[in-house]
Amino acid sequence: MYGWTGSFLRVNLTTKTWKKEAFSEEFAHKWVGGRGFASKILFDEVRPGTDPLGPENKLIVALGPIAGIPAPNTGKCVVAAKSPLTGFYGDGNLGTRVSEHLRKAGYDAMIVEGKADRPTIVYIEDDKVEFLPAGELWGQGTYATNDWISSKYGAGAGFLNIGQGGENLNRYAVIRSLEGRAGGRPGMGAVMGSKLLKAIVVRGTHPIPQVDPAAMKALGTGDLKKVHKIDQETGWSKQSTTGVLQFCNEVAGLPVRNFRKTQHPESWRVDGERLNEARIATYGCPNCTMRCGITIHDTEGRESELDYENIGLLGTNLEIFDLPQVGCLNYLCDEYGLDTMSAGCVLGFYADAIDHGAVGGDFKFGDAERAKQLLRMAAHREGIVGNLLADGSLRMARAFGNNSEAYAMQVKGLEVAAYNCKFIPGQALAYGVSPIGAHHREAWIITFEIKHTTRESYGPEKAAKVIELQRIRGGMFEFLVACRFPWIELGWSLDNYPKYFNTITGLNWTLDDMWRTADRIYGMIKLNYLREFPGTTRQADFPPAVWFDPSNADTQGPIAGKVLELDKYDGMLQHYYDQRGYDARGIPTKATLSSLGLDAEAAEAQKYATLT
Ligand code: PTT
Ligand code: SF4
Repeated sequence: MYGWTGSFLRVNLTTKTWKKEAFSEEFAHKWVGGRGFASKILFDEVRPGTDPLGPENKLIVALGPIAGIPAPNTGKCVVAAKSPLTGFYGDGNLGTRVSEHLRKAGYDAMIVEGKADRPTIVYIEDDKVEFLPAGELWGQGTYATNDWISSKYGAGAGFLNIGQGGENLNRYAVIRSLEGRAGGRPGMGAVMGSKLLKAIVVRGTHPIPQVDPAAMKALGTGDLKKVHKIDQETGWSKQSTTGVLQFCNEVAGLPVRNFRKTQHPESWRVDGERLNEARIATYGCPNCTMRCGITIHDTEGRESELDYENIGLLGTNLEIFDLPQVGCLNYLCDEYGLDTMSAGCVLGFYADAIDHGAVGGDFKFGDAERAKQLLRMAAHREGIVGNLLADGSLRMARAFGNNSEAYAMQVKGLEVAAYNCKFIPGQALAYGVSPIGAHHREAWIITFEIKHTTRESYGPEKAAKVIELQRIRGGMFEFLVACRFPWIELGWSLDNYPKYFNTITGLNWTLDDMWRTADRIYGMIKLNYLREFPGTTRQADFPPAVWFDPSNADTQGPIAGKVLELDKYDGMLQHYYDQRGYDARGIPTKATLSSLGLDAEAAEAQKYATLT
């Protein structure tokens, strides 16, 4: 078998044992890698009802056939587990040298089980695995931990680590790696913390098995140069992801004041142009020639990397329009290892709930100093407020009552991304049907909606576009494991990806094979969800109620007087279900599952819930 090492590394923290496990060619071809491996392993090995923060949950670090190979933007890695935030399958994708080192050590994925008896670092070097005491690193933030790892194992080692957020089981704690790299929004850092696992460090020295390494090297390195050239010509990385901020403001899609408003006259103060002017350095993932990580000095003179989501949710959403202040909030999230997006939504919701009298408190929109204190409290679970904030918006809303769930900006427990869908129906659908809860990773259809179709439409073309993008973004890029930005941002052709896959594996896949695999993995994640929530209804696929509330309509601007319409959204959702072969609850039918080769998984899921 070429393209895969053919082995998983299984590490048990309770018994301090590990083993190398072979997987079959059939398994590799069916699940391919990354999200495919992770969703199947969790379905097979983590029983429904398992406490996500208990030792029976498993953390999966999964790579795919093109991960770590020198080719456009392959320095990525999927981290997955049952989510402490949403209660079902959750994952994230972050830039890290683990992608190359774990594969060179001989593994396509790593499964971490059990719980250590003291804070631990797992060190992997080819066929050797060590369980080392984390000692005084426990309690330290991710910057100090990164420095310690780099000085002990060398800056070139692959590593993943957590900060105080993960240690204290904040439900939206992320895993961190290189400068500015963070991933696993649905609490993957808390799963590491629950296992007393401070860090994973990997060094691998073997070649990654490929059918024709010389051909791949020529193709991959040549393409890295071409991608770099396109980036230079287009100037994309001058503003990177933040180039979208002014567009969102113009089209009334910016999150402002817990998504109550969609535009703000001061938003230009934190836009991509201002960020580029304030830039002090640029960072990126391994194997990347269009590096997107722009850093600035925060209010304390520290270096902080800002992306659009971070500015949108910690800045405009909180009505903080000062870049160094936003940089400071972002730095704290990185230091504590908290997801900036959930953190921004949680703070926005808290300010809004106070504003609406749902709960007492002293936090107001625009108050950056108090926001910094609240982030510290959430990361350390300090006091009643810190504990509430650490549990995420949905649990907070349930604790506050007073109908506050209507404006807790989340779907299935995961907080929404920085695109305000008060009147962007297709993107609202993308959040609603994202398999892990609201995330823009799966589908981002705003330009299509606004520039190429009618914004008002709730028609089948929007459902079709969401599915097309899910297959590419939530599918192919998450199972081959590579960054999607060359394609989205620079127009790098999708046809390149089967080409890389085939050159590495010797197979002859087309894009259609990729889409079929993507659909299978979506089916797998849905079955994971159904087993945990057997009584689910289609209401679970609706975005926050506030977007349907006419009293929340903008009073001026491009969408004045407009909000989403409930009946029409429901109709668009039905188009999505029909096109996907899902039943009225949003669950794949038996026939759909069978056509995807998921009969055995369907039979297992039937023990817990009804399939139609
Ligand atoms: C991703 C999510 C994003 S998506 C952002 S900004 W973005 C936030 N970044 C955070 C951060 O920084 N610090 C922090 N403490 N928390 C953060 N949470 C948020 O995490 C990321 C890039 C970006 S920047 C995006 S869109 C693309 N995402 C990809 C993806 O999901 N899959 C893929 N195959 N390629 C992608 N390429 C791009 O990667 P999650 P990263 Mg992240 C400071 O993990 O859970 O998926 O959430 O990985 O290495 O930082 O790169 O405007
Ligand atoms: Fe990483 Fe950005 Fe490069 Fe993608 S474009 S690989 S996120 S640095």
